[in-house]
Amino acid sequence: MNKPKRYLITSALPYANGPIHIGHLAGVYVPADIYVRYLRSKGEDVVFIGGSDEHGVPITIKARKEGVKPQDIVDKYHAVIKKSFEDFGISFDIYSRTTSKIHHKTASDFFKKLYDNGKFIKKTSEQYYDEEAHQFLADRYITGICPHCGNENAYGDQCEKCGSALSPMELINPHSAISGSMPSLRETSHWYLPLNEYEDFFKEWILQNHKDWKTNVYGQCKSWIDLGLQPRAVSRDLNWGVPVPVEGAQGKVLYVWFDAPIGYISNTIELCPDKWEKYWKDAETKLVHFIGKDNIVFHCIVFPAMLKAHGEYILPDNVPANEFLNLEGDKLSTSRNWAVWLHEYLEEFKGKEDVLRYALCANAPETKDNDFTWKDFQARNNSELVAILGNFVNRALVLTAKYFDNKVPAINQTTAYDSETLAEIPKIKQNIEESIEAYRFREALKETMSLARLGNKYLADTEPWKLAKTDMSRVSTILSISLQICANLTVAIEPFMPFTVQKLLKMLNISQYKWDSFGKPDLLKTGEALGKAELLFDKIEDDAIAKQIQKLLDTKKANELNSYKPNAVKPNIAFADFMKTDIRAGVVTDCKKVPKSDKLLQFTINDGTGERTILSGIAQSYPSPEELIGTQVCFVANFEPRKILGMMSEGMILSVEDADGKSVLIRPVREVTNGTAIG
Ligand code: B3M
Ligand code: ZN
Repeated sequence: MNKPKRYLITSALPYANGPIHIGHLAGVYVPADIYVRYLRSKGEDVVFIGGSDEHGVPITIKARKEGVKPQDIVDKYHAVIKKSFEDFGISFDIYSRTTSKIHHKTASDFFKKLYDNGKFIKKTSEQYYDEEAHQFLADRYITGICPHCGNENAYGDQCEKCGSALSPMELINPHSAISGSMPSLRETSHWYLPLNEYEDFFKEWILQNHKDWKTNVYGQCKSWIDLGLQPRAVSRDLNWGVPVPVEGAQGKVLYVWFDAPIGYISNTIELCPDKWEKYWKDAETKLVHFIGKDNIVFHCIVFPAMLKAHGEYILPDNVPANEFLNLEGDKLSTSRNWAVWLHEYLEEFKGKEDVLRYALCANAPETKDNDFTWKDFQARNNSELVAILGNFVNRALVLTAKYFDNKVPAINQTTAYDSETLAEIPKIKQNIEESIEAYRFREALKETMSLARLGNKYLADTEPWKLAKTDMSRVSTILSISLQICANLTVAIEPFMPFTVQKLLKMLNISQYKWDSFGKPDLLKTGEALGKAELLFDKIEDDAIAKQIQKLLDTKKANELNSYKPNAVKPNIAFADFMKTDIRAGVVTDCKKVPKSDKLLQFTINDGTGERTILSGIAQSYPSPEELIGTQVCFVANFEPRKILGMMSEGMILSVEDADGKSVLIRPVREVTNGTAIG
């Protein structure tokens, strides 16, 4: 498009059913924030829209599990998520929520307009119904046996064991996750958006006119379109969401993926009730959606089809979706607690918000899935932020304090090398611009750091500390040029490191310059006093990193313990193999809950020779662990000792599961001598 008059930037609305982690920041919010800060620095008219997605089945499931209302869940996590974003400087112009009145009205009106204009088709189909709970069951509420791998706990939309996508009808022996009863099939009607009718439009709009989109985004769209688009239901039988505003639609709400993207519109209305239409309805607005790869189809196909069906809205100019970030080689997972949670990070790395922003951007999964490792995080901090950026700024300021009474010295005669160095700045500026505008933020950050590298090299080459004895005029020029590079850095790094820039501005005693000042050699006035030099970054020591790695190892072990499935049938083994297992009986001398874990019990067992500690993941089945003291149990005595949550566990306590999935300890029917081996 031609140069836009204004920008409307949205970032995916996270589900308010849990806190957010580094994957969210790296994939969506850090890139969006960099882009927006850059546009603001350029003086563009831009609004940055965020908010929580507070509808959908997972939220109702979580509420049911915790015995609270869905509203309680979203109130809690909306606040937690909002705070994390604020803490990390994600500079939304608004962060609202889809349970707001404005959103309910906007989404409802949107549906009504499409409905009135005949844009939906109504279809009746059979769906599972829970006769005891008196409600239709969303796919996630139905569990059964996976027809592909036999997993007994597959969901109606997916088997998490073999990864197959399922429909509830494919499950063998389906039952309701609400009441446990066998569901019946009942007829229900829903409204569908006939995406198939938009196929030609998408072929032209995306496949022909948006070859500029990132290859991962374009590729996904192409394969969807090539497969043929199908009508998509836009309503659900559920009592949590925006009610379908149509006569006779009691008990039905808008499907969460219908209402959530309308949240972008609602939040813009809430932000600027008088001007919002300019952002959404004027062809000179550039609309960009920042999202993760699992949301591509909704933002490139479903939402644009909705906007087009409505008729008054503009369509996204770009959807620069990222791939996924992994953590130490494994997929980030909320349920397995395999994540670096933002609120926890800040407890352990206080004041290092920008270090994480930097490490995540430098390693962003822009073209493929990428891995976050604590070692890389440490290296980015120590050998880039500390050794290059921090070191350069510190040297320039400390030397100025030493030789020029902490005032900006004059540029006297310049050499060819000085001019070449200064001439690099506008080139770097241009490279950063090109990269940001093409949504290549890693590259942009690298370019930004090349400005600090330039300064570092300049100081190393000119060695003003040596010249101080002989040529103060030259020292003056060198330090002045170095300080001007520092001042240029404040413009360059602001989109990436908004906290660090505040420190640097204070040290240079200036206020923030806009982007158009970037490249100039005279941002600091000769003779002006500087602030006090402080370290921009400090080194992260090995033990802080080791602590984080240990935490993840503990999580891994706890997960292994939790995922152990005792009921699986195992192949035959030789007697000799069985004899390798040293199973013994011993009396429980102490038993208590492990703090911060709702699964683990800490047993102290008299094993005949002394006492040993064994951790066992059966806390849910034994809510009063002290009652086990004095009873005998059986345990694997030669199970390799392992550290779990910082404690050594020496053995494994034997138990079976009853029909309700509760663990039942195994013990000799008559007391035996502690330490007696079983066999
Ligand atoms: N809440 C899914 C997600 O958090 C969904 C995004 C909505 S964007 C309109 O990945
Ligand atoms: Zn399966």
